[in-house]
Amino acid sequence: MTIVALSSGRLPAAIAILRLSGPEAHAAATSIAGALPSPRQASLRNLRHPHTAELIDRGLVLWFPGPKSATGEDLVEFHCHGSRAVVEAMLEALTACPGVRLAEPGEFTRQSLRNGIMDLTEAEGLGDLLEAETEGQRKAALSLLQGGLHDRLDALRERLINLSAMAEAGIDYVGDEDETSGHEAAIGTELDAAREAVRRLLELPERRPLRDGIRVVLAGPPNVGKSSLLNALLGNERALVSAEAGTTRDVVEAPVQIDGTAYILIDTAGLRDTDGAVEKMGIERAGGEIERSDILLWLGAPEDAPSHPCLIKVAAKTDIIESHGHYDIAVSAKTGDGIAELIEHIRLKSNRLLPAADGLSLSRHHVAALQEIEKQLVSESDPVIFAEKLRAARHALDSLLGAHGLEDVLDRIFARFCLGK
Ligand SMILES: Nc1nc2c(ncn2[C@@H]2O[C@H](COP(=O)(O)OP(=O)(O)OP(=O)(O)O)[C@@H](O)[C@H]2O)c(=O)[nH]1
Ligand SMILES: [Mg+2]
Repeated sequence: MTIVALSSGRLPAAIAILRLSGPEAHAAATSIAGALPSPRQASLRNLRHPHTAELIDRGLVLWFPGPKSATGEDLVEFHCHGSRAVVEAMLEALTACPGVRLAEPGEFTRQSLRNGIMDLTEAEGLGDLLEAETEGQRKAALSLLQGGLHDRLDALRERLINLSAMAEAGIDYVGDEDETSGHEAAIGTELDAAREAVRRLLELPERRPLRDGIRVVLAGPPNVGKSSLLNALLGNERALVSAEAGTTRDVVEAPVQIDGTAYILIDTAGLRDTDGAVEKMGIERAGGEIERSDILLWLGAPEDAPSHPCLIKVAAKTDIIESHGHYDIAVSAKTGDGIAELIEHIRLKSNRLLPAADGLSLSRHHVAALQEIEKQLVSESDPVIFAEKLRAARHALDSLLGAHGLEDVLDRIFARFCLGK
């Protein structure tokens, strides 16, 4: 199928780039622009409707014959004037050509996956790169796109193929004692090495969807100054503050960016026993938020703090309350004392949560596939069953590396792609 879409940003703009990709790309482009320029060279053309020959625009045309194109298919780019009218007329003209239709989100990338130009891991990196809002996200996405993880997964695949070959060979040895024991020892060594490789991959940090930030939850008893602290951290009056205990009922979320990293600050209802039905619901939600939090700012007594892997115990209202006990930091939302230090604290804690900017990380389905592989990589005395397990492990790995990724995984990734990518 030949597909077309606007690949550049929101209109109107100075220029708009339309991409046309697939077997009919050359024919369709020729019927609009006349003879195409030499491959990979921009050339100015009159762009005309294929049926009426009416002039739509004058623009640059670039011709990338497959398979040496971004999608692996024949691909033509039109750089036109970036008005809605021009783009609509161009899309109308192109889809009037036989075998050409509008692309779905991510469909160009899907083509390049299918043609082996890019693998699933790199496609995910691309998705992240397109969504990146902060510097840290951009770097992490680029390293994924550049295939650092791909190389390690590829090395694992080599191992699995090797191991499979050994196991298949073992099936023929059955019955021959001497041959079998030497062979089994060799397989055992290879299997250990493969398991070790999987284990090391699973040690990589898990990558959070970039749209989300690190969840920083403010929690504690009522009236301790949680909402005031949220406002102080944000620098605006996002949450309601009052001297009344039980002011915050619902969860209040506020996204912020600190030093190139995205955070979501989350204010919660004060935790206490209450008869109020609404307040109770708020407190339940607060519990859920504490559980889901990446970093917990606890504003209650230090000894009451819930156990949490990333806890910061905050003494609040230091302008009126003298803090004693084992707090990590003392702040006053009123005077601003300690706020900068608290931000620094949050930043340090989150460094440990985030992959290094140029480091590798795993998406959720990387983790799932690697865990599946780990499950299959166990020694098994029956060579036929062993070979079968290895096949299953390879299959799980191929879903990350090959063009034959599971369709639902593809759908999930491409659902967030924009048109024209
Ligand atoms: N002096 C002083 N007062 C503060 C400070 N922070 C909060 N307060 C006051 O303490 C009261 C409660 O503040 P909130 O921020 O609403 O407290 P909360 O923990 O969100 O309370 P709930 O939502 O009811 O659980 C308000 O009257 C605030 O003005 C502070 O740093 N210094
Ligand atoms: Mg509050």
